[in-house]
Amino acid sequence: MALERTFAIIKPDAIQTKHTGEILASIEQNGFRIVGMKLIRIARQEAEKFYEVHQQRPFFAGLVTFMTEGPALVMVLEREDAIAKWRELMGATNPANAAEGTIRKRFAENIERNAVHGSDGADTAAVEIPFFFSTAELL
Ligand code: IDP
Ligand code: MG
Repeated sequence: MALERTFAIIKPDAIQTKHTGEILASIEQNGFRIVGMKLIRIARQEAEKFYEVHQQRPFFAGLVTFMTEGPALVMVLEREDAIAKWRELMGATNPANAAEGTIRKRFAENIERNAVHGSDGADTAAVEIPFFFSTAELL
């Protein structure tokens, strides 16, 4: 299988609880190459656009507030089958349902403050990567 790229975020909760280093170690230990990475404060308008598929959901406003409350680490990760493999390493959206050893099982506080983001398919990755990174920022 060919190399694939996915978009990932270490969300503000995991940065605040100082789990950035452990999450990055897990990413590298699981065979991903980090091809882009920057620490940013996501703007309200950006978060609203990024999560626009969830606009009608009851948790939308809270999600936008959470994602903009502090620094977030946005990344592009590369490996074979990167999209599915990163979703697998992240674990289920609700940490109560996440498998043992997954990042969300280890570090997520609850279904909203769940430590990490990952693209859910090739079409999504193709939109999310250029949303935060220019071609020149992917090395
Ligand atoms: P995903 O991040 O596992 O792909 P999505 O369903 O795409 O999950 O939801 C996007 C984000 O919205 C989640 O990661 C989480 O932060 C938040 N979220 C999802 N469902 C709920 C909920 O029921 N209550 C509060 N926040 C939620
Ligand atoms: Mg999603």
